[in-house]
Amino acid sequence: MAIARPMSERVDEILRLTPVHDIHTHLYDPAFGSLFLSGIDDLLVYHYLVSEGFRQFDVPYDRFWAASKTEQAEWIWRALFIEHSPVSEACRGILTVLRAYGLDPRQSDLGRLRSWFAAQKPAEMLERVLKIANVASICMTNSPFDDEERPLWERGFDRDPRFKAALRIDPLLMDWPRSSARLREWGYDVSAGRSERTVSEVRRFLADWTRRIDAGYCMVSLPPDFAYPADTDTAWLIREAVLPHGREHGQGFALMLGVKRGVNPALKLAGDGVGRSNLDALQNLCAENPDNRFLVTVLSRESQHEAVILARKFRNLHPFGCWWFTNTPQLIEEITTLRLELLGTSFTPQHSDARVLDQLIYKWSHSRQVLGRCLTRKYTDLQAAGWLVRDDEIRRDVTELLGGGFERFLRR
Ligand code: FIX
Ligand code: ZN
Repeated sequence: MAIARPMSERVDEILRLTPVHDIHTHLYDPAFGSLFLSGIDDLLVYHYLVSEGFRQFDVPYDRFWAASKTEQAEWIWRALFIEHSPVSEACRGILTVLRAYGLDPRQSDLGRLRSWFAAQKPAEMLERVLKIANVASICMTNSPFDDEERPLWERGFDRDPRFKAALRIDPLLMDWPRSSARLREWGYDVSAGRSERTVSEVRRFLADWTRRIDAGYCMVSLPPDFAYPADTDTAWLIREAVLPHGREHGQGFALMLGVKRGVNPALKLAGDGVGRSNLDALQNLCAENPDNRFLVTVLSRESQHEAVILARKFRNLHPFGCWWFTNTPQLIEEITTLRLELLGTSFTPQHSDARVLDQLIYKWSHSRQVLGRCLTRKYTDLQAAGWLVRDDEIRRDVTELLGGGFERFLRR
């Protein structure tokens, strides 16, 4: 009699072999030149590690920011890998990446690691990373307000079809006085006040950029005190421009809730924090706009349960990812289990949020490991309840969870 394979082996193998569609990253198509980050120094100066580095070294903030990337990377390497054990999730990530390339960080100093990375060809590295991480497509975060990326979209470029676009509109919604001035510069007839003409011009702006970048969805990150409805520019622009635009273009609206920007501005990109969101705003958005599709990820651990319950109530809401401070193995396991138990497979457990190409390797290998544990437990429970779990069904579920369900939700 054939011995049944352990459930964990079956699940892990299917997870490893199923390509992922990474629905939110900060990576760019290589055509964006210097915005395309890769290699050991970019990995080390990742803002997750910058904030951890500052906990260990005494370098003054100004001195750190005035230093070259190489010097910053050296400080971080020394503080987090040499003088202390690299136990944090972001540190462990670097080890996973080096190991995947066959590099032993114990045998190599930073100089040798640098030489290895310098000898690689960027185009080959892209193929290699996508293969190791088994990533089929990457969704970028594309902001018309970003002065580095906007010119390339305006000029046009040969696009790698594996890089998808998402229209990011934080400045539009969070800083209307300044962004209305920018829209005017770009030829949109808007005024700082609230008028019908302004609304239709903002919609024209959204439509132009949706077409220009072929945006799969529109997205914003919002602070814990975001309220809807409310007498604020943010709520007014969402109600009058973003939601009608979404309905007209069949475009989903992704909300990333609970970020407190610039809690410590001296840390720059590493200085953002977290706060509990009032999810009544999300409830109101979903209830009042059944013809809009909302995607949501929440930053605080405390908000996770409430967000899942809202998704049970509103079929136009799709939870995604374990964002940033929740992208740690223990929290991914907790949040994913919670979602599986309350939503079945109708959510997207993870996005990478990668900023450096090589990070795809560790973000997806670590997330697949945790997802494997969660699914193994669930399928084992099903077998115990008398439901024989077939491999083709596991494959179907995993395909949904690794991006298929997200795509289906958006096209519904
Ligand atoms: O707003 C976002 O999309 C965040 O993910 C970023 O702002 C953040 O800096 C980040 O990289 C988190 O992983
Ligand atoms: Zn992000």
